[in-house]
Amino acid sequence: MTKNIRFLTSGESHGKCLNAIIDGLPSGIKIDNGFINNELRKRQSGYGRGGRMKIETDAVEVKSGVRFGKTTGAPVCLEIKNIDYENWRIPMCVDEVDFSNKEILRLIADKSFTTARPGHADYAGSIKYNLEDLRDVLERSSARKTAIEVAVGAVAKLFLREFGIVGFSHVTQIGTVELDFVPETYTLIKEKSEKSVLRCCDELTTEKMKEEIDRAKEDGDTLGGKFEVIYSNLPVGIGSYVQWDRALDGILAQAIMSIPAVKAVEVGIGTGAANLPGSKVHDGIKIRNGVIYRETNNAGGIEGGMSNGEPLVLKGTMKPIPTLRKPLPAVDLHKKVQTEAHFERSDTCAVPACAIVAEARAAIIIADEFLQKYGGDSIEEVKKHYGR
Ligand code: EPS
Repeated sequence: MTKNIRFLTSGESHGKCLNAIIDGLPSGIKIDNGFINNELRKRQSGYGRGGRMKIETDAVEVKSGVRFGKTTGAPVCLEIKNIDYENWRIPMCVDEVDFSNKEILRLIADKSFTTARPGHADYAGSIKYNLEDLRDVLERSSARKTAIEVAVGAVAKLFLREFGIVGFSHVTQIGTVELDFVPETYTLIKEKSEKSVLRCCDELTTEKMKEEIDRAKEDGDTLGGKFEVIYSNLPVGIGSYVQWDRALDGILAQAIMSIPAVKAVEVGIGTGAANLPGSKVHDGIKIRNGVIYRETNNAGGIEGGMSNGEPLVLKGTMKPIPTLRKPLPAVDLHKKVQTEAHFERSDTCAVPACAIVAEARAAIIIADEFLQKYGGDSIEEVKKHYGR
């Protein structure tokens, strides 16, 4: 989907590592590992996470494309090691193994399963790729791969920072608990949500959300929720109306919709626009001292598929994670008998992590579209084209 900055990732949840190769970055971008690792830390945090996050301390290793702390224009290769791999060396071995060895067979069988979890990729994935052991589906469909995407997003953020474009995300709903008080400025929302274990900008709401997560955990259940991603200082005219696949809202929606468990993406007031008349939906255009401005931002910073200079506001809805301690009815696809879904260590709620992933994916799209408009092979050249 991206045009200038292309990237691919690889890696399994319990494999050796996660990798990304990013192509198309201009030279001269300062690569700050501390900044990238802080983004990774944010993705790992959140109340209601499972045991895995206690095992891992995600840290990026830049393998290529960077010299003396700056991109050279060559593809950038990133890697995050899975610490838990130590416990999965045999079940996740890439080499052939001796299946006649009883101990090896036991270790592999221990991690194999054939009962698909409703709501997960297990069922369709096993049929699509002709995989009998659903472990092969789980390992790549797992949201673990979003760790390396956040690292890619952090690199995009470092590029955007050179042009004053900055973003953040916050959680607005967990289960039935909705945020109904929002501070007046984005600076305050950011500051307060960064202090919350659930990235929620209101303390009381955070407490209620935590209680709801505790209840779900006790019940062997999981919870979804909603989050918001906001980017400021985008110039006017990123994206386009001339072709369907160039509309900024459409591209961003695809990038966020494809995060595991995301079921809806909205821009600005989103679905709220359906029951209001046009006079209350559209943001009047005003001028003061020759400067064009708006008093509202219902459009969420996008009109006609292009950025309009107002803050970009995206909303995402995440469904509850499908791995349930109290499992749903499911079918053993090997034995073809009714049984209960497979359970393995998972999170009760991962909405704050999802918000960070959405923030990263949005950064990649904005950086890509920014380069599409201004172009350049070095940061100096892009700055010259940008002209401010
Ligand atoms: C993880 C996301 C979740 C975690 C995973 C790490 O993956 P999934 O989408 O498969 O539920 O459960 O951790 C484990 C698989 C584990 O062994 O605990 C992440 O965001 O890093």
